[in-house]
Amino acid sequence: MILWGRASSVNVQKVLWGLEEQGLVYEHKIVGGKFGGTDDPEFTALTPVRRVPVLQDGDVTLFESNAILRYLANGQTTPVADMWMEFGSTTLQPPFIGLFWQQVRMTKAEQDQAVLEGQIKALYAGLEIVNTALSDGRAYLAGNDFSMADVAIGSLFHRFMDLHPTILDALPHVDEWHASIAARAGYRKWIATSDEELRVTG
Ligand SMILES: N[C@@H](CCC(=O)N[C@@H](CS)C(=O)NCC(=O)O)C(=O)O
Repeated sequence: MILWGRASSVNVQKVLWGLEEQGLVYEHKIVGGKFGGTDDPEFTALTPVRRVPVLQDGDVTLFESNAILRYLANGQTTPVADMWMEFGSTTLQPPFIGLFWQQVRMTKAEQDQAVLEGQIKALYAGLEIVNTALSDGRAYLAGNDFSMADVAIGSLFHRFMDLHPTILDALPHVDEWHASIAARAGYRKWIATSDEELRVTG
C-alpha cells in the first residue's frame, strides 16, 4: 500500500490516522505543498485532480480522503458513520479551512475580520449540532464504537483549537469526545502536530 501526500495536509493527516487505527503497513511518498510533485507524470497518472492524498493498493487507486477512509475501514463504516463523515465535509470543513486560511495562510494585511467572524460563527453552529448529538451519552460520533467518522471529523480539531483554545468551553459533550479521541496514538502522532510549515509571516 502506498500513501501519497505531505503530512502537513489535514486531508493526508486524516488518512495517516486511519492507517494507524487499522494497523496497516504502507509506504509514504511525500508530495504536495512545498515538496511539489503533484504535476509530475508519475502522480498525475494516479489522479486527475492533482491533489493529496492518494492511496494505491494493488489495482485500487483512490483520491478523496473520506473515500480512502471508507476503503481502509474495509466495509465496516455504518450508514451513521457515513452520515457524520458527510457532515464533516460539508458543514465543518469549509469554515475550518476558511478560518485556517485567514489566520495561518494570510498576512495580517490580507486578513478580513468580517470573513473571519463569519467562519467562526459557521463552525460554531456546526459544532453545536455535534454537541447535541453527543449529549445522548454515546461515546463516539456513530455510537459506542469508534469509527472513521471520528477520524474524519476529529482530524480537523487540533488546528482550530490551536487558534481558538476556548471554542469548546460551552460545548461539553464535544469537549469530552475530543479529549477521548485526542488520547489515541494515531491522533497524537499525526494530528497533534505543528502547522509551522504552512504559516505565512507578516
Ligand atoms: N476533498 C479532497 C481535498 C484534497 C485537497 O484539497 N488536498 C490539498 C491539501 S489539504 C492539496 O492537495 N493541496 C495542494 C498541495 O498540497 O500541493 C480530499 O478530501 O482528499
